[in-house]
Amino acid sequence: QALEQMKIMDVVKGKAGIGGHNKKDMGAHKFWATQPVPQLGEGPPVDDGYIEPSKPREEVRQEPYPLPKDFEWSTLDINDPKQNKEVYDLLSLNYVEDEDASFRFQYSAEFLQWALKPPGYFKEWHVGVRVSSNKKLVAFISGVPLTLRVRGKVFTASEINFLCIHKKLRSKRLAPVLIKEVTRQVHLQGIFQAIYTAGVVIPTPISVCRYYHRPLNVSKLLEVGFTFVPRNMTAARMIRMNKVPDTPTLNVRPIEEKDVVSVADLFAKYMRRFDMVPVMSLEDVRHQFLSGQGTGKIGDGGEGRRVAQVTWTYVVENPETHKITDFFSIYHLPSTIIHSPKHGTLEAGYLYYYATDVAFEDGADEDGRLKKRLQTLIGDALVIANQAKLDVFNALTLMDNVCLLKDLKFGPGDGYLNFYLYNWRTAKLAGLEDEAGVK
Ligand code: MYA
Repeated sequence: QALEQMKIMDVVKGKAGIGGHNKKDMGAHKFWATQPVPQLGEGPPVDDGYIEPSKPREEVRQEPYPLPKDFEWSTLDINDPKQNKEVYDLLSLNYVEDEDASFRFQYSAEFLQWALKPPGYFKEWHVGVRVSSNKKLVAFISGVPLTLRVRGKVFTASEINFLCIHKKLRSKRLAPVLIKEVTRQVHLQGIFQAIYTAGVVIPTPISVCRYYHRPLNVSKLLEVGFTFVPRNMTAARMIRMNKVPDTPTLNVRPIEEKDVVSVADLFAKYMRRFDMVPVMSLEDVRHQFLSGQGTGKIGDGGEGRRVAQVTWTYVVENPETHKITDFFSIYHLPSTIIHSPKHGTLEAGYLYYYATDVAFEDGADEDGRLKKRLQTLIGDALVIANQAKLDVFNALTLMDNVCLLKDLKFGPGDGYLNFYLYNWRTAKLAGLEDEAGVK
Protein backbone atom coordinates (compact mmCIF):
# COMPACT_ATOMS: atom_id res chain seq x y z
CA GLN A 1 0.00 0.00 0.00
CA ALA A 2 2.77 2.33 0.94
CA LEU A 3 4.06 1.96 -2.55
CA GLU A 4 0.88 2.26 -4.44
CA GLN A 5 1.74 5.62 -5.87
CA MET A 6 5.09 4.50 -7.01
CA LYS A 7 6.15 5.68 -10.36
CA ILE A 8 7.28 3.06 -12.63
CA MET A 9 9.47 2.46 -15.46
CA ASP A 10 8.29 -0.06 -17.90
CA VAL A 11 11.09 -2.21 -18.87
CA VAL A 12 12.70 -5.49 -19.29
CA LYS A 13 16.18 -6.03 -19.99
CA GLY A 14 15.30 -3.03 -21.14
CA LYS A 15 12.59 -2.55 -23.17
CA ALA A 16 9.31 -1.21 -22.92
CA GLY A 17 7.38 1.82 -23.36
CA ILE A 18 5.83 3.45 -20.54
CA GLY A 19 2.30 3.42 -19.53
CA GLY A 20 1.64 0.09 -21.07
CA HIS A 21 -1.71 0.63 -22.65
CA ASN A 22 -2.08 2.74 -25.73
CA LYS A 23 -5.47 3.94 -26.64
CA LYS A 24 -5.13 3.44 -30.38
CA ASP A 25 -7.90 1.64 -32.14
CA MET A 26 -6.51 -1.84 -32.48
CA GLY A 27 -8.01 -2.11 -35.96
CA ALA A 28 -5.84 0.70 -37.28
CA HIS A 29 -2.43 -0.93 -37.34
CA LYS A 30 -1.42 -0.31 -40.92
CA PHE A 31 1.93 -2.00 -40.59
CA TRP A 32 1.15 -4.79 -38.15
CA ALA A 33 -1.90 -5.81 -40.21
CA THR A 34 0.57 -6.89 -42.95
CA GLN A 35 2.81 -9.01 -40.69
CA PRO A 36 2.64 -12.71 -39.76
CA VAL A 37 1.40 -12.11 -36.23
CA PRO A 38 -1.98 -13.09 -34.77
CA GLN A 39 -4.43 -10.32 -35.69
CA LEU A 40 -6.88 -8.83 -33.26
CA GLY A 41 -10.00 -10.71 -32.53
CA GLU A 42 -8.58 -14.06 -33.63
CA GLY A 43 -9.60 -16.84 -31.30
CA PRO A 44 -7.03 -19.12 -29.68
CA PRO A 45 -5.27 -21.35 -32.21
CA VAL A 46 -6.13 -25.02 -32.59
CA ASP A 47 -2.44 -25.95 -32.79
CA ASP A 48 0.80 -24.19 -31.97
CA GLY A 49 3.00 -23.43 -34.97
CA TYR A 50 4.16 -20.98 -37.60
CA ILE A 51 1.86 -18.54 -39.40
CA GLU A 52 3.79 -18.43 -42.66
CA PRO A 53 6.25 -21.13 -43.77
CA SER A 54 10.03 -20.63 -43.86
CA LYS A 55 11.60 -19.76 -47.22
CA PRO A 56 14.78 -21.03 -48.84
CA ARG A 57 17.56 -18.43 -48.73
CA GLU A 58 17.31 -17.61 -52.43
CA GLU A 59 13.68 -16.60 -52.01
CA VAL A 60 14.53 -14.11 -49.28
CA ARG A 61 14.76 -10.53 -50.55
CA GLN A 62 18.45 -9.88 -51.29
CA GLU A 63 18.51 -6.05 -51.32
CA PRO A 64 18.04 -3.84 -48.28
CA TYR A 65 14.69 -2.04 -48.04
CA PRO A 66 14.79 1.51 -49.37
CA LEU A 67 15.27 4.31 -46.83
CA PRO A 68 14.08 7.89 -47.22
CA LYS A 69 16.49 10.11 -49.16
CA ASP A 70 19.46 11.37 -47.11
CA PHE A 71 19.66 8.23 -44.93
CA GLU A 72 21.69 5.03 -45.28
CA TRP A 73 21.92 1.60 -43.64
CA SER A 74 24.89 0.83 -41.45
CA THR A 75 25.78 -2.44 -39.74
CA LEU A 76 27.11 -1.56 -36.28
CA ASP A 77 30.29 -3.27 -35.13
CA ILE A 78 29.70 -3.44 -31.39
CA ASN A 79 33.27 -4.67 -30.87
CA ASP A 80 34.50 -1.27 -31.98
CA PRO A 81 34.39 0.95 -28.88
CA LYS A 82 33.54 3.96 -31.04
CA GLN A 83 30.46 2.28 -32.56
CA ASN A 84 29.49 0.79 -29.21
CA LYS A 85 29.51 4.34 -27.85
CA GLU A 86 27.44 5.60 -30.80
CA VAL A 87 24.65 3.14 -29.92
CA TYR A 88 25.01 4.06 -26.24
CA ASP A 89 24.68 7.77 -27.08
CA LEU A 90 21.64 7.26 -29.33
CA LEU A 91 19.83 5.19 -26.70
CA SER A 92 20.78 7.30 -23.73
CA LEU A 93 19.20 10.37 -25.34
CA ASN A 94 16.30 8.78 -27.27
CA TYR A 95 15.27 5.44 -25.77
CA VAL A 96 12.33 4.56 -23.53
CA GLU A 97 11.00 7.19 -21.11
CA ASP A 98 8.18 7.07 -18.61
CA GLU A 99 4.92 8.84 -19.34
CA ASP A 100 5.84 12.23 -17.93
CA ALA A 101 9.41 12.15 -19.22
CA SER A 102 11.02 12.00 -15.77
CA PHE A 103 13.21 8.93 -16.34
CA ARG A 104 14.90 7.44 -19.41
CA PHE A 105 16.69 4.10 -19.66
CA GLN A 106 20.39 4.48 -19.72
CA TYR A 107 21.87 1.16 -20.78
CA SER A 108 25.63 1.19 -20.23
CA ALA A 109 27.99 0.53 -23.12
CA GLU A 110 29.00 -2.68 -21.26
CA PHE A 111 25.36 -3.77 -21.03
CA LEU A 112 25.01 -3.34 -24.79
CA GLN A 113 28.15 -5.43 -25.36
CA TRP A 114 26.69 -8.14 -23.16
CA ALA A 115 23.17 -8.05 -24.58
CA LEU A 116 24.15 -7.83 -28.25
CA LYS A 117 26.89 -10.48 -28.35
CA PRO A 118 25.59 -13.77 -26.95
CA PRO A 119 27.09 -16.98 -28.37
CA GLY A 120 26.42 -17.29 -32.10
CA TYR A 121 25.38 -13.64 -32.57
CA PHE A 122 25.28 -12.17 -36.09
CA LYS A 123 26.76 -8.74 -36.57
CA GLU A 124 24.33 -8.18 -39.49
CA TRP A 125 21.50 -8.15 -36.95
CA HIS A 126 22.84 -4.93 -35.40
CA VAL A 127 21.12 -2.63 -37.82
CA GLY A 128 21.68 1.12 -37.81
CA VAL A 129 20.52 4.08 -39.89
CA ARG A 130 22.85 7.05 -40.46
CA VAL A 131 22.43 10.47 -41.99
CA SER A 132 24.28 10.12 -45.34
CA SER A 133 25.95 13.53 -45.20
CA ASN A 134 27.56 13.42 -41.73
CA LYS A 135 27.15 9.72 -40.81
CA LYS A 136 25.38 10.50 -37.56
CA LEU A 137 23.62 7.42 -36.14
CA VAL A 138 19.90 8.23 -35.89
CA ALA A 139 18.14 4.87 -35.59
CA PHE A 140 18.87 1.34 -34.43
CA ILE A 141 17.27 -2.08 -34.06
CA SER A 142 18.93 -5.32 -33.00
CA GLY A 143 18.39 -9.05 -32.93
CA VAL A 144 20.24 -11.87 -31.21
CA PRO A 145 19.68 -15.59 -31.72
CA LEU A 146 18.22 -17.84 -29.05
CA THR A 147 16.57 -21.21 -28.70
CA LEU A 148 13.08 -20.93 -27.39
CA ARG A 149 10.68 -23.48 -25.96
CA VAL A 150 7.05 -22.45 -26.18
CA ARG A 151 4.88 -25.07 -24.52
CA GLY A 152 6.05 -28.37 -26.02
CA LYS A 153 7.87 -26.99 -29.08
CA VAL A 154 11.51 -25.95 -29.32
CA PHE A 155 12.74 -23.70 -32.13
CA THR A 156 15.46 -21.20 -33.03
CA ALA A 157 14.36 -17.59 -32.96
CA SER A 158 15.69 -14.07 -32.77
CA GLU A 159 15.14 -11.76 -29.84
CA ILE A 160 14.49 -8.23 -31.11
CA ASN A 161 15.36 -5.31 -28.87
CA PHE A 162 16.68 -1.73 -28.69
CA LEU A 163 14.44 -0.36 -31.44
CA CYS A 164 15.13 3.35 -31.26
CA ILE A 165 14.56 6.34 -33.53
CA HIS A 166 16.01 9.77 -32.84
CA LYS A 167 13.38 12.09 -31.36
CA LYS A 168 13.56 14.40 -34.37
CA LEU A 169 12.63 11.58 -36.75
CA ARG A 170 9.57 10.22 -34.98
CA SER A 171 6.19 9.44 -36.59
CA LYS A 172 7.63 9.22 -40.09
CA ARG A 173 6.94 5.46 -40.48
CA LEU A 174 10.64 4.67 -40.15
CA ALA A 175 10.04 1.97 -37.50
CA PRO A 176 8.32 -0.40 -39.97
CA VAL A 177 11.33 -0.05 -42.32
CA LEU A 178 13.75 -0.96 -39.51
CA ILE A 179 11.58 -3.90 -38.49
CA LYS A 180 11.37 -5.17 -42.08
CA GLU A 181 15.12 -4.83 -42.54
CA VAL A 182 16.00 -6.73 -39.37
CA THR A 183 13.43 -9.36 -40.39
CA ARG A 184 15.20 -9.71 -43.75
CA GLN A 185 18.56 -10.13 -42.01
CA VAL A 186 17.12 -12.77 -39.70
CA HIS A 187 15.54 -14.59 -42.68
CA LEU A 188 18.92 -14.58 -44.45
CA GLN A 189 20.23 -16.73 -41.57
CA GLY A 190 17.40 -19.21 -42.04
CA ILE A 191 15.46 -18.11 -38.95
CA PHE A 192 11.75 -17.22 -39.24
CA GLN A 193 10.51 -16.64 -35.68
CA ALA A 194 11.13 -13.85 -33.18
CA ILE A 195 10.33 -12.85 -29.61
CA TYR A 196 10.12 -9.25 -28.40
CA THR A 197 8.59 -7.16 -25.63
CA ALA A 198 7.22 -3.64 -25.61
CA GLY A 199 5.33 -1.24 -23.41
CA VAL A 200 2.94 -0.49 -26.28
CA VAL A 201 0.04 -2.74 -27.18
CA ILE A 202 0.16 -3.86 -30.82
CA PRO A 203 -1.24 -7.02 -32.46
CA THR A 204 -1.16 -9.24 -30.41
CA PRO A 205 0.40 -9.84 -26.98
CA ILE A 206 0.76 -13.46 -25.85
CA SER A 207 1.15 -12.24 -22.29
CA VAL A 208 1.30 -9.04 -20.29
CA CYS A 209 3.24 -8.63 -17.06
CA ARG A 210 3.32 -5.82 -14.55
CA TYR A 211 6.38 -4.23 -13.02
CA TYR A 212 6.79 -4.28 -9.24
CA HIS A 213 9.35 -2.21 -7.35
CA ARG A 214 11.19 -2.81 -4.10
CA PRO A 215 12.66 0.45 -2.76
CA LEU A 216 16.19 0.21 -1.40
CA ASN A 217 17.36 3.81 -1.17
CA VAL A 218 14.07 5.32 -0.02
CA SER A 219 15.33 8.87 0.55
CA LYS A 220 16.77 9.11 -2.95
CA LEU A 221 13.60 7.61 -4.49
CA LEU A 222 11.58 10.28 -2.68
CA GLU A 223 13.95 13.06 -3.70
CA VAL A 224 13.74 12.21 -7.38
CA GLY A 225 9.98 11.65 -7.39
CA PHE A 226 10.15 7.92 -8.16
CA THR A 227 7.93 7.30 -5.17
CA PHE A 228 5.92 9.39 -2.72
CA VAL A 229 5.10 9.31 0.97
CA PRO A 230 1.51 8.08 1.14
CA ARG A 231 -1.04 9.47 3.55
CA ASN A 232 -0.76 7.93 7.02
CA MET A 233 2.95 7.39 6.50
CA THR A 234 6.14 9.32 7.13
CA ALA A 235 9.42 9.23 5.24
CA ALA A 236 11.17 7.94 8.35
CA ARG A 237 8.73 5.07 8.66
CA MET A 238 9.09 4.23 4.98
CA ILE A 239 12.85 4.08 5.39
CA ARG A 240 12.52 1.80 8.42
CA MET A 241 10.02 -0.48 6.70
CA ASN A 242 12.25 -0.95 3.70
CA LYS A 243 15.50 -1.65 5.52
CA VAL A 244 17.14 -4.87 4.32
CA PRO A 245 19.50 -7.05 6.37
CA ASP A 246 23.24 -6.34 6.12
CA THR A 247 24.14 -9.90 5.18
CA PRO A 248 22.47 -12.69 3.20
CA THR A 249 20.68 -15.55 4.99
CA LEU A 250 21.93 -18.34 2.75
CA ASN A 251 25.56 -19.12 2.08
CA VAL A 252 25.58 -17.33 -1.28
CA ARG A 253 28.72 -16.54 -3.28
CA PRO A 254 29.32 -15.12 -6.78
CA ILE A 255 29.16 -17.66 -9.61
CA GLU A 256 32.47 -19.03 -10.91
CA GLU A 257 33.48 -20.91 -14.04
CA LYS A 258 33.41 -24.25 -12.16
CA ASP A 259 29.66 -23.76 -11.49
CA VAL A 260 28.58 -23.48 -15.10
CA VAL A 261 27.61 -27.13 -15.67
CA SER A 262 25.73 -27.38 -12.39
CA VAL A 263 23.90 -24.06 -12.92
CA ALA A 264 22.97 -25.06 -16.49
CA ASP A 265 21.48 -28.29 -15.19
CA LEU A 266 19.54 -26.57 -12.40
CA PHE A 267 18.31 -23.85 -14.77
CA ALA A 268 17.05 -26.37 -17.35
CA LYS A 269 15.19 -28.42 -14.72
CA TYR A 270 13.63 -25.41 -13.01
CA MET A 271 12.47 -23.93 -16.30
CA ARG A 272 10.26 -26.99 -16.88
CA ARG A 273 7.82 -25.20 -14.59
CA PHE A 274 7.11 -22.56 -17.26
CA ASP A 275 5.52 -22.44 -20.71
CA MET A 276 7.87 -20.09 -22.52
CA VAL A 277 11.58 -20.24 -21.72
CA PRO A 278 14.97 -19.91 -23.39
CA VAL A 279 16.86 -23.18 -23.81
CA MET A 280 20.47 -22.50 -22.86
CA SER A 281 23.65 -24.30 -23.89
CA LEU A 282 26.65 -24.24 -21.54
CA GLU A 283 28.00 -21.32 -23.57
CA ASP A 284 24.71 -19.48 -23.14
CA VAL A 285 24.77 -20.04 -19.37
CA ARG A 286 28.36 -18.83 -19.20
CA HIS A 287 27.42 -15.74 -21.20
CA GLN A 288 24.18 -14.93 -19.37
CA PHE A 289 25.38 -15.50 -15.83
CA LEU A 290 29.17 -15.24 -15.76
CA SER A 291 30.34 -12.83 -18.43
CA GLY A 292 28.56 -9.75 -17.11
CA GLN A 293 30.26 -9.64 -13.74
CA GLY A 294 32.33 -6.58 -13.05
CA THR A 295 34.16 -5.79 -9.88
CA GLY A 296 32.98 -2.42 -8.73
CA LYS A 297 30.13 -1.21 -6.63
CA ILE A 298 27.84 1.50 -7.87
CA GLY A 299 29.00 4.90 -6.71
CA ASP A 300 30.52 5.39 -3.30
CA GLY A 301 27.48 7.06 -1.96
CA GLY A 302 28.35 9.71 -4.55
CA GLU A 303 26.91 10.14 -8.00
CA GLY A 304 28.36 9.97 -11.40
CA ARG A 305 30.75 7.01 -11.34
CA ARG A 306 29.52 4.41 -13.79
CA VAL A 307 30.51 0.85 -13.26
CA ALA A 308 31.20 -2.03 -15.60
CA GLN A 309 29.09 -4.55 -13.75
CA VAL A 310 26.10 -5.68 -15.80
CA THR A 311 24.92 -8.74 -13.88
CA TRP A 312 25.28 -10.23 -10.44
CA THR A 313 24.79 -13.98 -10.24
CA TYR A 314 25.07 -15.73 -6.90
CA VAL A 315 24.94 -19.45 -6.19
CA VAL A 316 24.38 -21.66 -3.15
CA GLU A 317 26.66 -24.71 -3.12
CA ASN A 318 26.00 -27.90 -1.20
CA PRO A 319 29.25 -28.31 0.79
CA GLU A 320 29.17 -32.12 0.54
CA THR A 321 28.16 -32.82 -3.03
CA HIS A 322 29.43 -29.48 -4.40
CA LYS A 323 26.24 -29.33 -6.43
CA ILE A 324 24.66 -25.92 -6.89
CA THR A 325 21.30 -26.05 -5.12
CA ASP A 326 20.12 -22.49 -5.85
CA PHE A 327 21.06 -19.42 -7.83
CA PHE A 328 19.74 -15.97 -8.62
CA SER A 329 20.75 -13.32 -11.10
CA ILE A 330 20.25 -9.55 -11.27
CA TYR A 331 20.94 -7.17 -14.13
CA HIS A 332 21.82 -3.52 -13.80
CA LEU A 333 19.87 -0.98 -15.84
CA PRO A 334 20.15 2.62 -14.66
CA SER A 335 17.87 5.41 -15.81
CA THR A 336 18.73 9.03 -16.40
CA ILE A 337 16.77 11.24 -14.03
CA ILE A 338 15.71 13.91 -16.46
CA HIS A 339 15.02 16.82 -14.10
CA SER A 340 16.81 16.49 -10.80
CA PRO A 341 19.13 19.15 -9.52
CA LYS A 342 20.77 16.62 -7.20
CA HIS A 343 20.80 13.16 -8.78
CA GLY A 344 21.80 12.23 -12.32
CA THR A 345 21.03 8.52 -12.36
CA LEU A 346 18.57 6.11 -10.82
CA GLU A 347 20.40 2.85 -10.18
CA ALA A 348 17.96 0.00 -10.78
CA GLY A 349 18.52 -3.75 -10.49
CA TYR A 350 16.15 -6.18 -12.18
CA LEU A 351 15.45 -9.69 -11.03
CA TYR A 352 16.63 -11.97 -13.85
CA TYR A 353 16.64 -15.79 -13.72
CA TYR A 354 16.78 -17.91 -10.58
CA ALA A 355 16.21 -21.51 -9.55
CA THR A 356 16.18 -23.74 -6.51
CA ASP A 357 16.26 -27.52 -6.27
CA VAL A 358 13.64 -27.38 -3.50
CA ALA A 359 11.21 -27.23 -6.44
CA PHE A 360 12.04 -30.86 -7.25
CA GLU A 361 11.16 -32.19 -3.78
CA ASP A 362 7.83 -33.98 -3.55
CA GLY A 363 5.03 -31.70 -2.36
CA ALA A 364 7.29 -28.63 -1.97
CA ASP A 365 5.04 -26.52 -4.16
CA GLU A 366 1.83 -27.52 -2.38
CA ASP A 367 3.01 -27.27 1.22
CA GLY A 368 4.70 -23.87 0.83
CA ARG A 369 8.31 -25.11 1.16
CA LEU A 370 9.15 -23.82 -2.30
CA LYS A 371 7.64 -20.40 -1.62
CA LYS A 372 9.57 -20.16 1.64
CA ARG A 373 12.88 -21.06 -0.02
CA LEU A 374 12.31 -18.59 -2.86
CA GLN A 375 11.54 -15.84 -0.38
CA THR A 376 14.82 -16.49 1.39
CA LEU A 377 16.75 -16.71 -1.88
CA ILE A 378 15.31 -13.57 -3.45
CA GLY A 379 15.50 -11.84 -0.06
CA ASP A 380 19.24 -12.46 -0.38
CA ALA A 381 19.15 -10.94 -3.87
CA LEU A 382 17.79 -7.78 -2.22
CA VAL A 383 20.71 -7.81 0.21
CA ILE A 384 23.21 -8.11 -2.63
CA ALA A 385 21.44 -5.35 -4.60
CA ASN A 386 21.52 -3.13 -1.55
CA GLN A 387 25.20 -3.84 -0.91
CA ALA A 388 25.86 -2.88 -4.54
CA LYS A 389 24.20 0.48 -3.77
CA LEU A 390 21.29 0.01 -6.15
CA ASP A 391 18.38 2.39 -5.45
CA VAL A 392 15.48 0.12 -6.40
CA PHE A 393 14.97 -3.55 -7.25
CA ASN A 394 12.41 -4.38 -9.95
CA ALA A 395 10.60 -7.58 -10.88
CA LEU A 396 7.85 -8.60 -13.28
CA THR A 397 4.83 -10.81 -12.62
CA LEU A 398 6.47 -13.79 -14.30
CA MET A 399 8.15 -17.07 -13.31
CA ASP A 400 7.40 -17.64 -9.59
CA ASN A 401 7.71 -13.95 -8.75
CA VAL A 402 4.09 -13.34 -7.86
CA CYS A 403 4.27 -15.40 -4.67
CA LEU A 404 7.31 -13.40 -3.48
CA LEU A 405 6.32 -9.83 -4.14
CA LYS A 406 4.17 -9.04 -1.15
CA ASP A 407 6.36 -10.58 1.54
CA LEU A 408 9.48 -9.00 0.10
CA LYS A 409 7.77 -5.56 0.09
CA PHE A 410 7.53 -4.92 -3.60
CA GLY A 411 4.87 -2.43 -4.65
CA PRO A 412 2.95 -2.43 -7.95
CA GLY A 413 4.14 0.05 -10.54
CA ASP A 414 2.32 1.60 -13.45
CA GLY A 415 4.45 -0.03 -16.10
CA TYR A 416 3.37 -3.10 -18.01
CA LEU A 417 5.37 -5.23 -20.36
CA ASN A 418 3.73 -6.97 -23.30
CA PHE A 419 5.30 -10.13 -24.71
CA TYR A 420 5.09 -10.97 -28.42
CA LEU A 421 6.02 -13.77 -30.79
CA TYR A 422 6.54 -13.16 -34.51
CA ASN A 423 5.33 -15.85 -36.91
CA TRP A 424 4.27 -18.24 -34.13
CA ARG A 425 0.81 -19.01 -32.86
CA THR A 426 0.12 -20.16 -29.34
CA ALA A 427 -2.64 -19.59 -26.80
CA LYS A 428 -2.16 -16.81 -24.22
CA LEU A 429 0.43 -17.48 -21.54
CA ALA A 430 0.06 -16.76 -17.81
CA GLY A 431 1.08 -13.27 -16.79
CA LEU A 432 -0.78 -10.39 -15.31
CA GLU A 433 -3.85 -12.41 -14.48
CA ASP A 434 -1.68 -14.12 -11.87
CA GLU A 435 -1.36 -10.79 -10.14
CA ALA A 436 -4.29 -11.65 -7.91
CA GLY A 437 -1.80 -13.95 -6.22
CA VAL A 438 0.09 -10.94 -4.86
CA LYS A 439 -2.69 -10.01 -2.49
S1 MYA B 1 10.53 -2.08 -27.55
C1 MYA B 1 11.29 -0.49 -27.29
C2 MYA B 1 10.89 0.48 -28.34
N1 MYA B 1 11.64 1.72 -28.23
C3 MYA B 1 11.20 2.84 -27.63
O1 MYA B 1 10.11 2.88 -27.11
C4 MYA B 1 12.18 4.00 -27.61
C5 MYA B 1 11.52 5.35 -27.79
N2 MYA B 1 10.69 5.34 -28.99
C6 MYA B 1 11.16 5.32 -30.27
O2 MYA B 1 12.36 5.30 -30.52
C7 MYA B 1 10.11 5.31 -31.37
O3 MYA B 1 8.90 5.82 -30.87
C8 MYA B 1 9.87 3.90 -31.96
C9 MYA B 1 8.73 3.94 -32.97
C10 MYA B 1 11.14 3.42 -32.67
C11 MYA B 1 9.48 2.89 -30.88
N3 MYA B 1 7.41 -2.28 -31.32
O4 MYA B 1 8.22 5.09 -37.29
P1 MYA B 1 6.83 5.20 -36.77
C12 MYA B 1 4.78 0.63 -34.67
C13 MYA B 1 6.83 -2.61 -32.50
O5 MYA B 1 6.01 6.28 -37.40
P2 MYA B 1 7.94 6.09 -34.25
C14 MYA B 1 11.65 -2.93 -28.57
O6 MYA B 1 12.75 -2.52 -28.77
C15 MYA B 1 3.47 1.36 -34.52
O7 MYA B 1 2.51 0.51 -33.93
N4 MYA B 1 6.18 -1.74 -33.29
O8 MYA B 1 6.82 5.37 -35.17
C16 MYA B 1 11.15 -4.20 -29.25
C17 MYA B 1 3.16 1.72 -35.96
O9 MYA B 1 2.70 0.57 -36.67
P3 MYA B 1 1.10 0.39 -36.90
C18 MYA B 1 6.10 -0.46 -32.86
O10 MYA B 1 7.28 6.46 -32.98
C19 MYA B 1 10.88 -3.90 -30.70
C20 MYA B 1 4.55 2.05 -36.51
O11 MYA B 1 5.50 1.38 -35.65
C21 MYA B 1 6.69 -0.04 -31.67
O12 MYA B 1 8.67 7.15 -34.99
C22 MYA B 1 10.19 -5.02 -31.43
C23 MYA B 1 4.82 3.56 -36.44
O13 MYA B 1 6.11 3.80 -36.96
C24 MYA B 1 7.34 -1.01 -30.88
N5 MYA B 1 7.92 -0.71 -29.70
O14 MYA B 1 8.98 4.91 -33.93
C25 MYA B 1 9.95 -4.68 -32.88
N6 MYA B 1 6.47 1.28 -31.51
O15 MYA B 1 0.64 1.55 -37.71
C26 MYA B 1 9.18 -5.74 -33.62
C27 MYA B 1 5.77 1.67 -32.58
O16 MYA B 1 0.94 -0.94 -37.59
C28 MYA B 1 10.02 -6.93 -33.98
N7 MYA B 1 5.53 0.62 -33.40
O17 MYA B 1 0.49 0.37 -35.54
C29 MYA B 1 9.27 -7.93 -34.82
C30 MYA B 1 10.10 -9.17 -35.17
C31 MYA B 1 11.12 -8.86 -36.24
C32 MYA B 1 12.07 -10.05 -36.54
C33 MYA B 1 11.34 -11.23 -37.21
C34 MYA B 1 12.34 -12.37 -37.60
C35 MYA B 1 11.70 -13.55 -38.12
